[in-house]
Amino acid sequence: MPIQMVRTNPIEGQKPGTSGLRKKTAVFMRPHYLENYVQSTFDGIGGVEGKTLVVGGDGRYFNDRAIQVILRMAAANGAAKCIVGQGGLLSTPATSNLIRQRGADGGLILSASHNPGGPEADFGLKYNGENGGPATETMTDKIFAITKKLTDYKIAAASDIDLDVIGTSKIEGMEIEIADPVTDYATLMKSLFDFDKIRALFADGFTVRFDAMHAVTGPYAHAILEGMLGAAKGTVVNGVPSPDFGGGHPDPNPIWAKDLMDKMHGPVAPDFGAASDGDGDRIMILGRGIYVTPSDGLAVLAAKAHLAPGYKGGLAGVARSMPTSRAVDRVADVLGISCFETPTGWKFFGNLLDAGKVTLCGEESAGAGSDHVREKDGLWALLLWLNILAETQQSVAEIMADLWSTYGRCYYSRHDYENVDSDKANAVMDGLRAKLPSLIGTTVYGLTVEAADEFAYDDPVDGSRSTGQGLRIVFKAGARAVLRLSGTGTEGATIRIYLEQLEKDAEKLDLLPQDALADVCKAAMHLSDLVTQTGRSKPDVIT
Ligand code: G16
Repeated sequence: MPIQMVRTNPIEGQKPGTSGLRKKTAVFMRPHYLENYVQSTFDGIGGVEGKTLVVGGDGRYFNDRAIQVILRMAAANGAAKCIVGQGGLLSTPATSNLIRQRGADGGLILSASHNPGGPEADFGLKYNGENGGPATETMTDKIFAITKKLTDYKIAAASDIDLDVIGTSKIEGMEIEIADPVTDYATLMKSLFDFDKIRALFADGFTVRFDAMHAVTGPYAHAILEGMLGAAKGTVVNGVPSPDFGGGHPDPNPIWAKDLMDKMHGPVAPDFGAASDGDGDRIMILGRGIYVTPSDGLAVLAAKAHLAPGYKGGLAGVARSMPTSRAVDRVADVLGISCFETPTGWKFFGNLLDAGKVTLCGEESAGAGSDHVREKDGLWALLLWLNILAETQQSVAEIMADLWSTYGRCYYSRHDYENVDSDKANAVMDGLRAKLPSLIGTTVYGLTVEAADEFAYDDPVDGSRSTGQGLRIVFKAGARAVLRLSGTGTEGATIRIYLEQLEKDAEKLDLLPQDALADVCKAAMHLSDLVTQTGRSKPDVIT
């Protein structure tokens, strides 16, 4: 079977965003589009000759076709072996685990995460390195630079591999192993959590509703929750991955997982609810009648992780992305451990985890994880919650009340303005950026600006600097507004406004979040001039 060297031209716009390259599926399916990006990735990581790669995705439309192309290209580029999830499926955290467990050199994850799937929807591809984590910004910059001058790519003329059958085969000299996507991951979870205690919780009648949103976590949740832990059949809903996620939007937030929200706030709600996203790294957590913001969820996990066997020695430190609320900082302070503030993007946690500076990290975008892998991990977070609930015998509402009364409550919400014309979105950011220095000391809607800057991050491990990571306006008395443009959208620009207000008054810990945040929201809208610049009067999504 000959190896072909295919002539190509550089394709514009193959710049990886917050988490790899995300585009419309139709764009990825254009001639040479995927191939160019894969070759640029291979070249950017110094070639794949003799290397072992893990390959898998969230099962969205084009997942299987893209994997066949990647395998033929890996073989043509001299890779020694590819380990592929059966059916082309691997959740993002399971991929990270497989890279680490098997000592692979890296992996390719096919997913556009929480974005919808299908021929009219979105597709994505990202590279994770040998530590199992997303490529660093230095690496993605290098890959992007190569896309701009690529002249050819290598691909083997081989027939398709059967991705559904466990076993090994070959393309050219490269071995392909089709592996069960769940087994190794489930073993890892068992090593971290007290499965006996969680099983006892279920045996006592504890009820969970887990919405896999027709995405990749279905098989993992069936095996672990209903299989290993004895949760009742039917605990996992929408548990069969489908190429278009059942026509839905696999984004676990109160808007897209509304059905779960309604059930958890209904008259016969289960004790615990959760939903995960397309590739299984995000999770939404709910208790009976209560929604846990991801920022608060991170604070709970930081405060109580020691109750699970995998973390009984305590945490080395914690990290959160800059827009994530400062609730976890308050916990870290009491625990006497470091709390790092990084730019948005899981890739920024990798060095901290590798260096042992942090054990736990998380983000407002519904991701939390630990040093067990180098990705955020939805099911891991769910299991840690269950372990905590089993140990404390408290309800989610009681856990939250404890958190707020101990540390104060960081009311928090994110307002997204989606598919805004890019020029208009940039005008909002440019206008506010220019104003920042003059804001300090001024008062807007009763809030006095204490600090205002554009966030830049100096990585304490490798010394790299990342600039332009969001505009922060910090007000006195614990209020904060952050504005940044999303790096994961595929249409126009998404403006994200992150609002936070600390409340320590015991009488005010049960307000509606949007009420508690009303002034900081008005201040952010006023200072950003968003309505005038974009013509938008209300957000598309409120989390
Ligand atoms: C990715 C990143 C996260 C980030 C999220 C949102 O998650 O890994 O670190 O918080 O995107 O990013 P943005 O605000 O730029 O849209 P995922 O789950 O989409 O891979």
